[in-house]
Amino acid sequence: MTQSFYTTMTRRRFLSTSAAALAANAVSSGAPAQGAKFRRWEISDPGMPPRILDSYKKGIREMLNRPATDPRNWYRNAFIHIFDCPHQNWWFLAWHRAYIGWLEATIREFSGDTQFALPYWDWTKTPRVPVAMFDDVLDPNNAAFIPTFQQFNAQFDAPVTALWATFSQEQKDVLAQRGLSSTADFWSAVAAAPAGMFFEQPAARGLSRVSPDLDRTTQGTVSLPTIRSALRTANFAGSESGTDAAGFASAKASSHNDQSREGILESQPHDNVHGAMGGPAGNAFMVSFLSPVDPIFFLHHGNLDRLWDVWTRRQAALGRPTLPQGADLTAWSSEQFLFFSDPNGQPVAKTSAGDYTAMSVFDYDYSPGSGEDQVPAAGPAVAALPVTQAFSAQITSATIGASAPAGGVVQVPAAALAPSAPQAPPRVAEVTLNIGPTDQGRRFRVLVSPEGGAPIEAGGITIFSHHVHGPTTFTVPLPENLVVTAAAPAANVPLDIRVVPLEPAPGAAPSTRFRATATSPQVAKITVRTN
Ligand SMILES: [Cu+2]
Repeated sequence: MTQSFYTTMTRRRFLSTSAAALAANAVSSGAPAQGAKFRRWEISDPGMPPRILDSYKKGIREMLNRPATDPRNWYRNAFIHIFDCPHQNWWFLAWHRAYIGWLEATIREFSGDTQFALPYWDWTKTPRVPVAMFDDVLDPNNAAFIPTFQQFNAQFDAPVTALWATFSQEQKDVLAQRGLSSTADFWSAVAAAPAGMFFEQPAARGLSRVSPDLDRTTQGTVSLPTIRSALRTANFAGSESGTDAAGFASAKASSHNDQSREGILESQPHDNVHGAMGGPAGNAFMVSFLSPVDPIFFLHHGNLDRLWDVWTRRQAALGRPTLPQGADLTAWSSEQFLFFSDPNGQPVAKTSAGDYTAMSVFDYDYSPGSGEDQVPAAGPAVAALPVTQAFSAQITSATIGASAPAGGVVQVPAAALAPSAPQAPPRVAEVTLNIGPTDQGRRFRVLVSPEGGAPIEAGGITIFSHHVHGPTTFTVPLPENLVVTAAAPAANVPLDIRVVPLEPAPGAAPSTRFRATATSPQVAKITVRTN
């Protein structure tokens, strides 16, 4: 890299960090986006102009037809997710806002539809793959996609080597943190499934036109009670140490390549919809970091981005912060995203997380969807939040899939489980698993039994990553209908919490792709957090 290019980049970063501070102030005012230029419609909304899906298809086709040397090639765009996507930390939402925003701009350019905006998929309203997403190039099993790994490798081997030679030292540092120090590392990650991320046709997507439904556990993770719990989360990001709730956007980490604690939004709808797209066998691009090969990726993340907007407006109406505060905001805003490119195939100028705090960066808004009822009318700020209380489980069995179900019992005072006000944060179970690279794609259910009663499914866990290792915490909301009958408020209620493998059908063995093994994750810790 030449000195002048480096200087330009540095100055750009300085400018964009200052812009981040301005954008942060704009968001804090709580004003909803007024008169945005582009509207993202829910895909099953009769109000969506029919040309939207035609434009999306046209743009995808153009990107599929680009040479493998062009950053706007469809697969090259998917590589950005492997190189750089943050998961399990507080940059999860901002990075994905940027990622889908730049893709939307490229589709707008390539489709020639100057009014194009991505549709989104409100899975709470429609807990199955929208039927339109099986049409033409909206389905990655379509013939316009590369059918086999061998053909994929033949097309991309030389272009990936050429791309690697262009990376700056800063980009190489990010890649190294993610276990991608060389093209050899890249190709071992992007091998044919099950070892790698490339799912050959017809396994590019596991759910089909005849069997489009999300599995039962995932339906629970996108249900209105779960979404409501996510939206009631009172902080943007929790601490790394775990003394508070993980946060709406997931918890703090020192870089966007590190894993911390996942909040409800990431742990439940995000991870489990990715996993559910694999169907009973667990096969789909969507279960891996090559997930953006499936065009539904951008509709899934559109809905998560919409929920971020709903949460931001709710927080503002309640007089609560919408972003990290103080030094945390500076640290969060200045994180660098160095792999995006614009509709001309050039690196984008907006490389700071703080550039993406407000939807005005891409000038869009959303048609109303599920969860909108959680935004109260603006009023006087509510009383300061009580400090959350945390109760630790006695773990009685650690290995998931062993004959004794993994988990333990938490003693929670009955008073802490009494009905709470609508503005109170949700009661949650934070489940910490020790995971390793071979756990990628594994899926579990989390069951809660109060006072020795019948187990209630509280949520799911899908290990969605390729470079995970060590402890990762997943947040599961406690069921709203927990019935406890303790005599006195001070009496303890034993909550029995278990993590069990997810079966494709009741009583069936889990898929070989996500079956628990002797090396399967260990339950390291379970904490119940109440308000
Ligand atoms: Cu995702």
